[in-house]
Amino acid sequence: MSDDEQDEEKVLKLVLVGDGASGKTSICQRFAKETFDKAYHQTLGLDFFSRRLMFPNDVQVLVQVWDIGGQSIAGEMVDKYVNGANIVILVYDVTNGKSFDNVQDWLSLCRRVLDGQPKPPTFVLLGNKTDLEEKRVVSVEAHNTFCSSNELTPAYVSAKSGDTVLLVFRQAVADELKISMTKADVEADIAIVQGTVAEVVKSDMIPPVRKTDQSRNTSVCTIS
Ligand SMILES: Nc1nc2c(ncn2[C@@H]2O[C@H](COP(=O)(O)OP(=O)(O)O)[C@@H](O)[C@H]2O)c(=O)[nH]1
Ligand SMILES: [Mg+2]
Repeated sequence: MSDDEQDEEKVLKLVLVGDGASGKTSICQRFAKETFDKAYHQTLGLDFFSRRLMFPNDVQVLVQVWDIGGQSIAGEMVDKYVNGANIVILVYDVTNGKSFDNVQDWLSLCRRVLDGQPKPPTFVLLGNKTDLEEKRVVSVEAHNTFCSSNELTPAYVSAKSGDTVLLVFRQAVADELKISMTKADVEADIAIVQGTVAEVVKSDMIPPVRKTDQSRNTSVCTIS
């Protein structure tokens, strides 16, 4: 393998879909910036976040996260947004039964768009707002049954508390790339090299595939 090939880092496209107000933008912000914004701003257009994750054996993955914004399921841009995704996270709000019911439609749309892609994507069902346990209306049983009938990885987060957001993203990336990790590896919130947030205009839907910039690797920050 040439030096050039070794330096080329893996880039994955991850999309979040689900009803408005289920918490997609908040989850993205947690993942990319470790922040949470209480006010609800309906996302317009499409936001694009990226973060580099480190895995055992020096495997580096640049995760490009696409936040769908206010697109409805019938929106004309939705197919383009989902196209080419390696990981699909289906988000619903555990306190909102309708957002869970609508996951079925989001899943059908994603399967239709991604069917025929050379490598099938990894699908995760993500119940958000677990901090509001007392208001939960979607049972864990319903969540798990839906996952097993549709071959989805079950997961929960609270974007508000930040609880498990990074862990869920790391696990989805590891599953997609078939990286085997010990429990300690999964839980190691390591190597936050960079998190960037940028607006992508509609005509520029394909983000650039980046090569590793060696100068940036010197800024690896390990949190233990
Ligand atoms: N309590 C709680 N509120 C949340 C959580 N995630 C998002 N929210 C709130 O839910 C609303 C919608 O969130 P947003 O991320 O904009 O949803 P989106 O429309 O799916 O992108 C906002 O008021 C958020 O502050 C969470 O985990 N817990
Ligand atoms: Mg949003």
